[in-house]
Amino acid sequence: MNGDNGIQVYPTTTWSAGAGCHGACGQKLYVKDGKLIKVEGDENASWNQGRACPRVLAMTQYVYHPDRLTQPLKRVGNRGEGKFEPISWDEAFDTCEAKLKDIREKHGAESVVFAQGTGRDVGGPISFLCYNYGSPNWVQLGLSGQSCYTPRLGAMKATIGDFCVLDASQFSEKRYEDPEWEVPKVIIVWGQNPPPTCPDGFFGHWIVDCMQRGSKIISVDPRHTWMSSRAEYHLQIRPGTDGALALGMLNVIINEKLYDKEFVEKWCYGFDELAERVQQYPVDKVSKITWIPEELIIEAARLYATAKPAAIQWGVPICMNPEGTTVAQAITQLWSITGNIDVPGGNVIARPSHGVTTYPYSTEELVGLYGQELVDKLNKVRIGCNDYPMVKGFRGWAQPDMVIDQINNGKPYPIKGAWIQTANILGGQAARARLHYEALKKLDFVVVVDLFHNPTSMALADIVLPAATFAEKESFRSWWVPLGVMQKTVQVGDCKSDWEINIEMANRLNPNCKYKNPRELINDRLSVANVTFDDVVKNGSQMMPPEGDPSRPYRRHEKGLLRADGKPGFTTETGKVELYCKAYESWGVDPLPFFREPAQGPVSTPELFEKYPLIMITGARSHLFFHSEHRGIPWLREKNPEPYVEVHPETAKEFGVYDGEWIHLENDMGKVKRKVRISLRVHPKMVHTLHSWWKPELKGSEPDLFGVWDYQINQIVPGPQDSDSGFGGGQYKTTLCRLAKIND
Ligand SMILES: Nc1nc2c(c(=O)[nH]1)N[C@H]1C(S)=C(S)[C@@H](COP(=O)(O)OP(=O)(O)OC[C@H]3O[C@@H](n4cnc5c(=O)[nH]c(N)nc54)[C@H](O)[C@@H]3O)O[C@H]1N2
Ligand SMILES: Nc1nc2c(c(=O)[nH]1)N[C@H]1C(S)=C(S)[C@@H](COP(=O)(O)OP(=O)(O)OC[C@H]3O[C@@H](n4cnc5c(=O)[nH]c(N)nc54)[C@H](O)[C@@H]3O)O[C@H]1N2
Ligand SMILES: [Mo]
Repeated sequence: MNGDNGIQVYPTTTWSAGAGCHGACGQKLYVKDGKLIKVEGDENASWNQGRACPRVLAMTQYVYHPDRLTQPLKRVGNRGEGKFEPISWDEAFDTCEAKLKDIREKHGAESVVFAQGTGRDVGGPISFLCYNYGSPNWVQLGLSGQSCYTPRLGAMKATIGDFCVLDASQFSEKRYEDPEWEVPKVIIVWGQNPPPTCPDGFFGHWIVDCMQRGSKIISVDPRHTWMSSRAEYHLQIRPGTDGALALGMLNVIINEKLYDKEFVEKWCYGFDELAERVQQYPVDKVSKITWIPEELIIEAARLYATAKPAAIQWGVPICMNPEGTTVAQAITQLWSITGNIDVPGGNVIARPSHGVTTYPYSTEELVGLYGQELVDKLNKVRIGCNDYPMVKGFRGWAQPDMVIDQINNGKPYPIKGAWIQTANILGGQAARARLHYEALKKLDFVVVVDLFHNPTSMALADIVLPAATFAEKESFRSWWVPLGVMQKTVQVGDCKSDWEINIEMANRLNPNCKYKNPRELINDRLSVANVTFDDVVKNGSQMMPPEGDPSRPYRRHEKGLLRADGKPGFTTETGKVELYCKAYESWGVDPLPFFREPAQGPVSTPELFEKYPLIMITGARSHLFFHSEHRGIPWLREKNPEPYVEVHPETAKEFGVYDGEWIHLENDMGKVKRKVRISLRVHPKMVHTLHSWWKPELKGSEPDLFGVWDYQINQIVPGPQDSDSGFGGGQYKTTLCRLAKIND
């Protein structure tokens, strides 16, 4: 689009660097003389309807930040000394090629791990490089229990055969005006804070749009939030006990016969077994476990079960429960037995828009991209597959806690290298941050691909490659709807996109690599939708599946639109929603939901609770930051200059701390600095603190590493607890701690 004064306006999709974010916002980029001058929400994008978040509005400060990495770098001093020299892309690629080939020849491709962070635009490029190199070890390194979304995805896939999401009319271009859509009468917002987080293929403000159209809210959150303050019921839960709550609500709904009998009879498998199991979770017992008053559990269960349609929108704390897969299973059963699945305004089945795969969310997609033979071969050596059949049977990640142990002990085979892309392992992703630091320092070769230096690149990198923001690259996205593309609008320094970097590397490491450049790959992947990259750009950079398209929701199980064989039903073994999960059974995981106490807490470790009497919740998100990102962006940092801890006034009194005081949060693992914010948001027995803090303005070289050892909370967050599935249970929301004075 050409505007006045030589300004060009490009509508694009914002996934990844800049905003951070899982989202598919349509934004308009204003470019003048080759420079980005402003960003505004695109009113034509049905996803966000013109809205923009603070991180997008600060995009010009991000893109042209003086700290941006703009050239490839090689380390010249010792690891951690902070001495790097600029090199050409040729030299950078040559070095990476030589080192990675050397490791592959001497130790096998499995000796290099390919580590990413959360679901930004990296899963596609990094898994592509990993498999072209021949390594099975694609991993979210440090994310204990793989406890972000994967446990929920695994549970949905195993029990329903598909992924579900709250229906806020996002599948229709007409949105709230679409006559087929219905407003959910009740929404349970469960361990999520959607307005600032917009996670997992969901735009947070949709819930507010639903509330404006009449949706009532039930909030399940240990803290008081914007959502809970506007809720009919706020269930102020003890962290890590969501499984018990879900089972207690199922108990009420089943025993009071509030479930949808017709749906259960026709479409659910194993109802009797579930009904028997929930008898172990009567409301009085559940109330004691969760700290939620009995009558609130009963009333909330009744409200949800008798409203139709009703929906549940859940967040990452579900995954961070012990055995996240069983907690997620119990919650899916709430929407299943009430007949709120696959109906307008309920939890509907979501598949990648237009059938386009950007990044494998399931084993089927993985096999579709790389073939059964390669996947089988890699599963034999993938870390975690032999111990956890669910890790083997779902999706294709290595198990993160086992990866770091293997880096430490070299068994059953040594790990020699790491390709770290879009992950700040030491700055925020890894629980047990120190352990990761010590272990990763021992590797022979480490590449970090990022936009800025951070504690991870400073401490570990041999080669640093400068990546592009969403404004500087061509890419694509199909995480549910819409099908979106990112178009390149500006160039900064010598930065390249993750796809460019990884396809170049893949060609060097695999002579049979299928694509020579990102355009080839993107157009090939888009071909299932009969469109090209240019077609989507011409359409405003986003496309919705047309009306009548089989990828659009509502009652697809009845119409035979879900299963490959075209028969009605769900894509499970029994063709039904499996309340008694056959896949879990085959993986040696309890086929019915159960509750397990968090590894630390008043019940599991009373002695420790006496010493450290506060349950620490970390990392409720802020709209200003994306994990460890944006601490150097002036407009954003100015709004939240220091990492704080929310402390209830009674607790502050007990520990003798005052508002604004710098203190230590401590436990047996160590101590971390925080500024006290006295707040009624938290329960007296809990504190909440921001995660992923470091300060880019401090010295980067060792031992400072941008202040990471002063501020990074994950130094005192423990690692995994026993898990049957291998998924879930990172203790990011359930660590015990106490407040301690800093004695200057
Ligand atoms: N205490 C605590 N810790 C947590 C959590 C918590 O709740 N509490 N949450 C956990 C969860 S759920 C997750 S998913 C992890 C997330 O952990 P990470 O995804 O590792 O998050 P970041 O720390 O932001 O690190 C991402 C890095 O990638 C860079 N980057 C951003 N976009 C791009 C891009 O497009 N290309 C490239 N090459 N680089 C890019 C950023 O500059 C940054 O350095 O953190 C976990 N850590
Ligand atoms: N702006 C911004 N957006 C983000 C991110 C970011 O860093 N910044 N990170 C992205 C990532 S990777 C993720 S995983 C998502 C996470 O985003 P969400 O899924 O929304 O999760 P959180 O913000 O961690 O927590 C949501 C709420 O859960 C509550 N909570 C804490 N512990 C428990 C518990 O045990 N049970 C229950 N029921 N509630 C609990 C917290 O108090 C908080 O209000 O956000 C994504 N979006
Ligand atoms: Mo996450």
